[in-house]
Amino acid sequence: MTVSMPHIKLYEHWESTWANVPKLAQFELGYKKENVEWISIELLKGGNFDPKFLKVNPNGTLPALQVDGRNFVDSITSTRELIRLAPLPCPASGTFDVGLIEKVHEVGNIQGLSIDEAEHKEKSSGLLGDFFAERQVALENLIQMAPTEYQEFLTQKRAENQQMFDFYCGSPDSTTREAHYNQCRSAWNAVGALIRGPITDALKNTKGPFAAGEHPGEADFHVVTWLARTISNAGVSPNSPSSVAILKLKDRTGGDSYDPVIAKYWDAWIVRPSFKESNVD
Ligand SMILES: N[C@@H](CCC(=O)N[C@@H](CS)C(=O)NCC(=O)O)C(=O)O
Repeated sequence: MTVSMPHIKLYEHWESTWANVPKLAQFELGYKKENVEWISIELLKGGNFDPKFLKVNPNGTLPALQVDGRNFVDSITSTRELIRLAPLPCPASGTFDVGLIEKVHEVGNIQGLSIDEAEHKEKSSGLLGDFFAERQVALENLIQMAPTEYQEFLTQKRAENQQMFDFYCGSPDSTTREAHYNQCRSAWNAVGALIRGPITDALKNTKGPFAAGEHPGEADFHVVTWLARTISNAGVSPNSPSSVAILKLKDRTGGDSYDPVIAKYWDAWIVRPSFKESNVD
């Protein structure tokens, strides 16, 4: 008897960092492209705040996964469900892996932060400035039209977005700018501490090159997705080898050396078909 694959929908966007985790997992776990229906949500235009999407994910974030009508509303639970239903087995995760995943998400994607005047100027006139501006317009419109049950959520989101909109699309004073740059420096320090600490420890704990050993596992899907976006945030093109990417990242995070397991990890990932197919960056 053949067991049929449930109907799986992945709500994603090409620019979403965390949607790359289940995408990567999909290709590593032996799913075919057509086994998972990708539904693009217009993240750059505030489509994640549309009540139609909020019905699927009340957090208004990507990714979300729907399996036969059941909703998984973040990258951790979505990826875990893909692992559970996967055509190919995945190395088992332990409490250490769960802790590592949490730490990676705690540090998070710091794409929205600028480290100095030059980066602020560059981001203001690029994708990020447009992103906060488009969201503000979308939120204003949605607040006019959305049912009452979403009003409080949308009003809160508008207030949060307003701060970033003012920072990137307005003329923030020097005290605000300095406070932001300090926040960004601390965030980069946290990136360095995560790489030099828990990620290095995890990689040294196994034969490697992955945290799960010879084949990537659950924690690896999160770690490499985060690492790839962090490398992009450091200004390096995503498919660059460790000799470029890891070197630049080391400089961005205070200059102290990284254990060689980090470079080995990166170089092992960038050649994998899953990495290319899911466009991780
Ligand atoms: N902890 C969540 C974070 C999800 C998240 O923040 N996703 C970003 C895209 S990568 C998002 O949807 N941001 C939209 C927003 O916060 O308004 C997860 O792991 O899924």
